[in-house]
Amino acid sequence: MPSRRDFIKAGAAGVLGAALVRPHHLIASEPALSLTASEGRVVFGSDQENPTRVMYYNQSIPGPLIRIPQGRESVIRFHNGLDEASSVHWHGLRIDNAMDGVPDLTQAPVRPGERFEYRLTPPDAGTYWYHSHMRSWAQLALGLAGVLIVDERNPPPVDQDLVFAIDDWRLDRAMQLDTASLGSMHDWSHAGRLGNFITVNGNTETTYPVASGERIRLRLVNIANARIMNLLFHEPQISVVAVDGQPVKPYAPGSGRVILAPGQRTDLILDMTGAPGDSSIIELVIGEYAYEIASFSYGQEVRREQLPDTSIALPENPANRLRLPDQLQHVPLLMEGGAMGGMRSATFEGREMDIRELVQRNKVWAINGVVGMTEEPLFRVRRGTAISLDVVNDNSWPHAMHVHGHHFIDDRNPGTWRDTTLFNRAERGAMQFIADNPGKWLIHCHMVEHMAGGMVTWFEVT
Ligand SMILES: [Cu+2]
Repeated sequence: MPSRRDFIKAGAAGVLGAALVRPHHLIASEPALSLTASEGRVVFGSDQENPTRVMYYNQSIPGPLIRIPQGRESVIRFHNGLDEASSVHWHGLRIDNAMDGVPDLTQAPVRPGERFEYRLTPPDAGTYWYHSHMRSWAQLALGLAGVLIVDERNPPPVDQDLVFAIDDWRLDRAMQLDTASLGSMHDWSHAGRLGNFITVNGNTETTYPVASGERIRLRLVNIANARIMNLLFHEPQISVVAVDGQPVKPYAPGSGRVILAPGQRTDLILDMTGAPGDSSIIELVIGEYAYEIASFSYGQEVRREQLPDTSIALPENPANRLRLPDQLQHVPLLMEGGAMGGMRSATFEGREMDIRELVQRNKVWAINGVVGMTEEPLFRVRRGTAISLDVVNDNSWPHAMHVHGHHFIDDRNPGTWRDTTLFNRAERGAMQFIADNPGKWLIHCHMVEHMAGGMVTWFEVT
């Protein structure tokens, strides 16, 4: 666990590049967008002498905010300006399999200098994100991630629509990314790569101006490699209205706490009840410490004296209208391995190996006794089959399990359609969904070091 001192404090960040451009929002006012991955440098603090070397999209940390319409095709042209192959995965979108961005499963890796045209027709509105799915344990840690919003046709009226893309970086004292520890066996076999520097939209301790009486939609996105974000809000009027893009019946989070596993999103509606001149902070809780990561600052204006009486519920998505039948095809999903896990052997590349041999290959996690990707899928079903992935997390670590191309019901919280769900140590639960999207889809842990270490499999819908 990092100590308070390990969290480096810095001022507001800017992006060095085209004359110190700030992380910016790119709005999809036209149907085609372009996304270029490249290496470059950013400054996380105004007094930072040595800008931090990163990988980024469109020279921005995080990547540009992409907004596309629900139910219509948007074209996003990806250009790989890196010295290594890459790809873009659109996390949570129930789109065409060929557009899912998984190298060697749904597309060839995009080589340096090459382009790939992603055509996205998202059926569901909501808050999503995009990131590299190529060596994501490295490319995500270096910065290749951004937020994607699919706009509702009729969103509930709000005064501000804010995004918090929350990231976790591992920086050294010179404010450079610790690249020597990328691929560290310790990280891979424990909780994944945890950082020491938290940013919200690429900045630290940013103040967001608000007005008394305002209604704000706040979209929280955990874009970290492995850190579970345990957030604490001090505003009293706060409601969860969507998780992982899908609307839920609005509810107040207990004690102002919102927990986001890597890859997860939560949409909040906040009614700002403070007085002019007030401020309130948003904290990240780690163990017994709480760190301020952003704040709201009330201006002198009063937007309205009384809270708006309009509904805060989001319009239903097609995903919400899916109904699970009584009969489900059960698929066991036993998660084993990691440090203090007791796994003695597993099958890797078709051969049974003992744990020592697996560790030499950086492969320390298994699903149903098998490490990593296989020729044959975990299951192959006809389109429309209802599946229950019966998860047993039989190891010492939490895991954020993500299913590509589908939303599922987690039977521990059956009112909610998710694409990523957290299983704590020794927990069990079922991820239940209708396999209705043809193609080859991943199931993996979104602590991306665990995925790289073997906690990944796939299924096929025919
Ligand atoms: Cu995991």
